[in-house]
Amino acid sequence: MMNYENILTEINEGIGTITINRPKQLNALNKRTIEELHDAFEQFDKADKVRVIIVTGSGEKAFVAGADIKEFMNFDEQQGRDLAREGQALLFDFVQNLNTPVIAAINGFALGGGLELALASHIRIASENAKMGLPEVSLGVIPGYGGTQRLAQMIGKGRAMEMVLTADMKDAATALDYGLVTEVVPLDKLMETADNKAKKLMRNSPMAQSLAIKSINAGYYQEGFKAEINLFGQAFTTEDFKEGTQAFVERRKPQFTGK
Ligand code: DAK
Repeated sequence: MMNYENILTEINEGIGTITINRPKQLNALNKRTIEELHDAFEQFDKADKVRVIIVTGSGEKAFVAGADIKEFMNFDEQQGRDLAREGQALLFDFVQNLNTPVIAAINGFALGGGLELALASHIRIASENAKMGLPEVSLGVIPGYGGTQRLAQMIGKGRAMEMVLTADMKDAATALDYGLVTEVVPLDKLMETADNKAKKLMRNSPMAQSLAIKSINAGYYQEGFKAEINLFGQAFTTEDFKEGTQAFVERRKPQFTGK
């Protein structure tokens, strides 16, 4: 088993909990964290004693504030495209297609890659302070981990367009109204609620649940996922991408030129 630096794992009464643990960076997903998450999801999926997986973020502020901007800001087109494909295979598609049901317990900001991880999970529960969005276009990129596809599938094309093009965050009440999450609870009740949901899932047939996950997913595979990877790579060639990510680290507003 891999030695984890950026995540915590725990197994308790059939529930495998994975906590993304980089609170100072608001649990942003760097390459290492994605690899650790892949390993943990794989181990839990194989373990007979794990019947349901819960994924959450550490601290009271963020589930995951996105991919690690400081890490990807220097990537070129090829790296962007390769990493999008690799990330999808290791984490986002991987989670979506697990045999074991995954509950995302969204305890704060779920932005960019963070919301995409929640979207790939099978069930989403949020705390009242949660804020969700795909802010990629404010950085000069597009959602590259399935967000353009899964968000539209989940809340409809119109709302997804509005969220992606404005880069706005939605609060928990709006997310509930959109069907982006199925439940909203106070932050101090979040893990208890997720545990109770997990226990409820455990009463049903694991075999049938895994078949149901595959069957529901089968209706949603489209060319769009491939298009997203290519268009994501294209974004990495633009001046807007350099400006957007540079502005984020310099804590200023970007001046986009459309080039
Ligand atoms: N990456 C790296 N560091 C981050 C981060 C992120 N996504 N989000 C926050 N941090 C860091 C901040 O830089 C800050 O670090 P220090 O300055 O203290 O060292 C620390 O976390 C605390 O953040 P703030 O000081 O900004 O906290 P505030 O409460 O003021 O604001 C916030 C909270 C969530 C509104 C703000 O942090 C924020 O806007 N964060 C960025 C949100 C965002 O744009 N996320 C990225 C979305 S794009 C890829 C595939 C996919 C993607 C990229 C590449 N490849 C295949 C290559 C997807 C991209 C995205 O996810």
